[in-house]
Amino acid sequence: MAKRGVFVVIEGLDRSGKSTQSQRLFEHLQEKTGKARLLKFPDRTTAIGKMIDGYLRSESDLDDRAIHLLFAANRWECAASIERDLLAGTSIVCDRYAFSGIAFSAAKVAVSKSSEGNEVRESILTYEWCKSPDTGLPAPDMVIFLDVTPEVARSRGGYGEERYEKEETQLRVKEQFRKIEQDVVKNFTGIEWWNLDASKSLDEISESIRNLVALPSDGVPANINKMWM
Ligand code: Z5A
Ligand code: MG
Repeated sequence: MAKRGVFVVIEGLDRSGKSTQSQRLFEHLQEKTGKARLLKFPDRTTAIGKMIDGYLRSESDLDDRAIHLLFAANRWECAASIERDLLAGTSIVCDRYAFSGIAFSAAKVAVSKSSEGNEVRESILTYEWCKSPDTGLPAPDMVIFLDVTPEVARSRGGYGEERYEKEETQLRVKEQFRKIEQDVVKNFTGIEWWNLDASKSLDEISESIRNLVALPSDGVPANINKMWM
């Protein structure tokens, strides 16, 4: 039987270089093993992905729970094929996954005024609620988080036009990513979490990623873990 492929997720904030580094890692694995697949979430090509695309571009409005469930459903559309490919020896590089799903939704706040006239921000969705729709998805072997400051993001042309691409949102999302990291490190030993300084050059980051993927600390286990289980 073919050795199982490795499942690597690249996460990070806007403009941290996820898509560029995911493409580079995919090409590297393809060249080395001949069996690699590149995935990106949201996958805007499916019927669910088209609804997500309209929401992100502010062409439609959706309830915060409804859009969270659509992002998760967009991953479930691929779950069986991820598992099948990994077991057939294909390595998978994934540009954002369930970690982004939690971070962006749990970072949402409702803003109101206190009786003294101060702005009050309250979370709309709890961390635990945000985790649950992805429970049972194939879990990656490793998450590589590309860490970038707002200053560096700005130097790369700044944030875009989409719904979450604002500095205040990105800072709250970063806080949620830190919480997810702690949760993963403490409770999910099957998933390795690595933070990389994404302000370095493209080539330096690519090299660090290739080194991490070539040396998974315990090798790749035969089984595939499930998210949050
Ligand atoms: N979202 C969600 O809410 N729930 C979910 O479940 C999921 C996602 C999966 C769309 O994401 C939004 O969906 C996103 C989260 C939310 N909202 N936000 N923010 P997306 O993946 O479609 O978009 P994005 O990834 O955030 O934006 P991006 O611009 O594609 O960022 P990137 O992929 O990290 O960067 P890049 O395209 O590789 O690079 C950006 C530019 O910087 C480019 O010109 C590069 O050449 C340059 N670059 C990159 N790295 C470097 C270095 N090291 N040095 C110099 N220049 C660099
Ligand atoms: Mg991208």
